[in-house]
Amino acid sequence: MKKVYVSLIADFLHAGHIRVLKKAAELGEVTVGLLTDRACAELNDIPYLNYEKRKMVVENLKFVDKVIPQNTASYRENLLKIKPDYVVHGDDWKYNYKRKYREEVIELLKQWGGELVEIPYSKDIKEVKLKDELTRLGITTNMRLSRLRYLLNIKNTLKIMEVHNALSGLIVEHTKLEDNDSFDGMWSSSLTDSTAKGKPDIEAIDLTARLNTINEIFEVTTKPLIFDGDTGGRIEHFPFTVKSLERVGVSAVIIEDKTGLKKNSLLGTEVEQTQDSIENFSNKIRAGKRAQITEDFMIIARIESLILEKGMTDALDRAFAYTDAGADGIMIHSRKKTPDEIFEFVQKFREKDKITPLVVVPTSFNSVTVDEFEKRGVNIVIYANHMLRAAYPGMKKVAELILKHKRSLEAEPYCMPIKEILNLIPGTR
Ligand code: SPV
Ligand code: MG
Repeated sequence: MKKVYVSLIADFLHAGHIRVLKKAAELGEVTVGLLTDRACAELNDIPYLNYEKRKMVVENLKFVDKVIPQNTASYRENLLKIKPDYVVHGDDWKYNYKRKYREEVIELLKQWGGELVEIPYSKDIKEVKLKDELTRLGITTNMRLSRLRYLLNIKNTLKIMEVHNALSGLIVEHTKLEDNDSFDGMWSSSLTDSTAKGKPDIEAIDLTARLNTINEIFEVTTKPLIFDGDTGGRIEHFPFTVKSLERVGVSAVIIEDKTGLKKNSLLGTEVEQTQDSIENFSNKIRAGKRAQITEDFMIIARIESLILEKGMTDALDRAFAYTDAGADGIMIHSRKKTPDEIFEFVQKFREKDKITPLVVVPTSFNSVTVDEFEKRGVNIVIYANHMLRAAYPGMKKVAELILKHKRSLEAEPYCMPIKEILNLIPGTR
């Protein structure tokens, strides 16, 4: 009996998969290498169903003899182990970002005289389209909420982009590179939500108003959201904030260890800002953890010691105290142009704690790439204000040009064409 290998994600099983498997079964005994959730993430194809659920379906298909995990996007490990006579795949990967894996398969098969069998891709079934359709249908509150923890489990480092209204949410939802790479989630920033409302970033926008913004964003997106909870307010109030956030499907709140009138961290010591005591802030974390109703919601503690020039030892002491108090993650903030103090913190924290997710907000130290943060053990990178900052210069320029020229002709090059805006949102026509 010849050995046949088929690699599958099988998130949505459709006739295309069956055609591949049927062909494979005609050739011999079929082993399916089912991509693990991590391997799917490597391909920027986050499955709706986890490995176990997908396995349950695939191993009960009549053309399948055996299912084994494929731990990486590359087939190498499994092919070397099995040395199949045939690998069967749809021919679509000749033309898309998966072609490098195809080339590797061809090279590997040469070693033992195996053969790649490609069958014409099912033109009637476009998996990408199916996923798009599903995105359009939206997502349930619970599924969105739990998505952040799920992503943290299957990816080393998440890229999170700021949103301040539904339109910026749509941009974050749909921005994709050729290799399918996209943002993992959204950040509701207190700075940009306040600024968009023309108010200072001093906790002047109440939770109801913040939740209104989020509701509008959630109506048109499916990605998980991390909420900037500022100081979290009074200990007695924080539990209610946690419950409200969970109710709408927010995945995590980040609260910073400041007290009194909060000012934006990037102002640093230029303004008066008071750091909370370790004891008090730990109690706030505990109160939040006790209040939460779902298992997946995360409370992340943000340390302001470097912002307020209190030193590395203070920052680290606080980090360990806050994780002891139950924090699900630590955000370390800095307003230095260079990343040295952030890297030092990450290294020293990771010497003692390999698991707790670490969050950074590289607004000032903006030369560092996500890959570099990943290598150093950072799990969440938040681009905290860039959608709003990108929108403002364009709007200001156009306002000035129209005023100056007493007509809009000169401003047109800086504006999105009307035709494009009418096509932007589905359902406009
Ligand atoms: C925000 O985006 O509101 C933040 C990050 O809290 S920072 O502005 O850098 O303080
Ligand atoms: Mg903020």
